[in-house]
Amino acid sequence: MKIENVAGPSTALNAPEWVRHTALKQWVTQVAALTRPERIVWCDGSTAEYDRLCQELVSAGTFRPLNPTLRPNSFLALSDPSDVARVEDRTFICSVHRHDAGPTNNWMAPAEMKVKLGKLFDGCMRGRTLYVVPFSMGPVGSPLSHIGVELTDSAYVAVSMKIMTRMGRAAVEALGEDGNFVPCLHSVGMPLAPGQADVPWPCNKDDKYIVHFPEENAIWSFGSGYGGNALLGKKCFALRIASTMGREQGWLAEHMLILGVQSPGGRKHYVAAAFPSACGKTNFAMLIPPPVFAGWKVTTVGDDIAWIKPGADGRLYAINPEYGFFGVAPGTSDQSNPNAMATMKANSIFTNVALTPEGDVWWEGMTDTPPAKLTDWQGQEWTPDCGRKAAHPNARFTAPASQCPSLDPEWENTQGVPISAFIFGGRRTTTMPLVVESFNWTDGVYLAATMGSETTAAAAHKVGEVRRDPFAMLPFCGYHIGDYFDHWLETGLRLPGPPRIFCVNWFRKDENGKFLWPGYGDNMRVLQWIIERCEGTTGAVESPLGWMPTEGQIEWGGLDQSVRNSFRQAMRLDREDWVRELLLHEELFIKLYDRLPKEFVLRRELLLAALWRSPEQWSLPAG
Ligand code: SAT
Ligand code: MN
Repeated sequence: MKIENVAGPSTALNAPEWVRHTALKQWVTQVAALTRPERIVWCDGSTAEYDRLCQELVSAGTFRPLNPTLRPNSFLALSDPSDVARVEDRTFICSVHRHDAGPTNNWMAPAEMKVKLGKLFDGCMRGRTLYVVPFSMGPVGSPLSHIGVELTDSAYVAVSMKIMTRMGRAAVEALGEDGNFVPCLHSVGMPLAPGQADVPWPCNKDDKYIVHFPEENAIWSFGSGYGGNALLGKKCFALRIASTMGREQGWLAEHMLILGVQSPGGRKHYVAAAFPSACGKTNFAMLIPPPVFAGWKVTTVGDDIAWIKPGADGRLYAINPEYGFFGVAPGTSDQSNPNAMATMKANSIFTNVALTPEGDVWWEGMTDTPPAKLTDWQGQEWTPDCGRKAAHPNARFTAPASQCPSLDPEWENTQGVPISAFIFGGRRTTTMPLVVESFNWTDGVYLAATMGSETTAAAAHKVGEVRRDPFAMLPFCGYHIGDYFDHWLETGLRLPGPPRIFCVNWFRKDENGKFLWPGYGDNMRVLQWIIERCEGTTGAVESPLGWMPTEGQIEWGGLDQSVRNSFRQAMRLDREDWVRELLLHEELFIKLYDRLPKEFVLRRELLLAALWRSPEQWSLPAG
């Protein structure tokens, strides 16, 4: 990454002897000359360094230490109320040609953006420390891994990166003298004048920019300290930049959890599943099967991102490039996700949750009865009748994956795990059935590409509106989404036997707004059918949309008849809803017209024809 026209004395580089990479040192020197930090600190990733930075964050008022007995070595951070989620309207893909970013991304010419950002970054770290945070996405040394270096003026980011990535000296050593790395530049955008007191959560209220330069594999982020805006290894690198790298190099970077399923016979399958942010990916990745599934075991490889590459044997292999979980706290409980609760028992960072008088954390849905008194996410006194939420709906926990009880033994396998099936799911109150298997790869890519979902609190926009979210990648695809569909078609059609593709919808409701499916652990009933389809040991019926399980092909043990009845309702296809749905597909297709795979146009016609030849309300046959 080139930074031109920098002037002025630069801060001492302070590079430790284990840094032998000349270009890295040059880049840090250039950034320091531009941003003028008070000092430069190279992160080695050690526990001593983590503890020291956490203490500094406590002194700065960013962190409150939690009760060491109830929540050992854990901290609470409360963000500025204006900095609570990803900012999609401030996120840019600055490819050289506008058309390469496509109609679903914000775009600006790289040169123009660099002038803009150059002004914002000029002196933006005054009075602050520049942390050099080297990290590996994926196990260090894996052929599927890639290295990044984040330069940030936020110690909160540095310690979060220690949990979320393999951070520190090992990543720099793997780079050697001239290895490739993705430069990730981040500033909270709030320089301090001499003597100016800092605030607990510095950020820039006026200017926020989350910018990607795909031709240079570079990331510049300004003005926010929160989540995906600031932990640049996650959405910026592991999805937006990695998706462009994957397209060039023949692999896939996906917004997917990875889980393992072991059946009583001992056979093991891995599936990768894409859901939009805050649609229960972490819960699904850590699912605990109901008692009737004695002998079945679900294990966790990852909860958010998968890097997937064809192996020599013609199968697809996936790694989780992350090292921790940055999960949505509200709704997480010992009932909904005991594995997540156990994972964050210690050594965790909580952001924008509420604080109990005992010094532990609380959020909506953690217990049935809320505590009588809390300090809410804005630091105000909170009581159950005060009419406000105690935790922000996008409040998060940051916890080490290694603490997860359901962690898969192969989760650090440098070769990845073989994928048997892909699952795609949105949050849909109507229209989409509980589960359907695509007729073939092309059809599955169509279903994933036309996915819709109701928006959640993970990004700053109106919650609850249905928007098209192809592959759950709408905010995360680093290039033209039409080219992305083509890359998926190509990838699967080149394989001798690509994974099967399924769509699920855990969120369909009845006329009274009641969920038709119990969800959580009971999703195992759907997962079992999916696995048995992969093994060829169960059947399916043909619907206009794809293959579906009959009632008899689902395990019902432990549930009463009413759930079976609502299952039938959750599997129904209503022509009226589907006509509306297909018009929305068309709307998406017109936007992508010149780069839309031709198969999609034909597939849509076939689907429409099948819906017209079926009853107005298509239902599963009895049995
Ligand atoms: O982008 S974040 O990492 O803040 C969360 C998400 O959207 O999944
Ligand atoms: Mn996500």
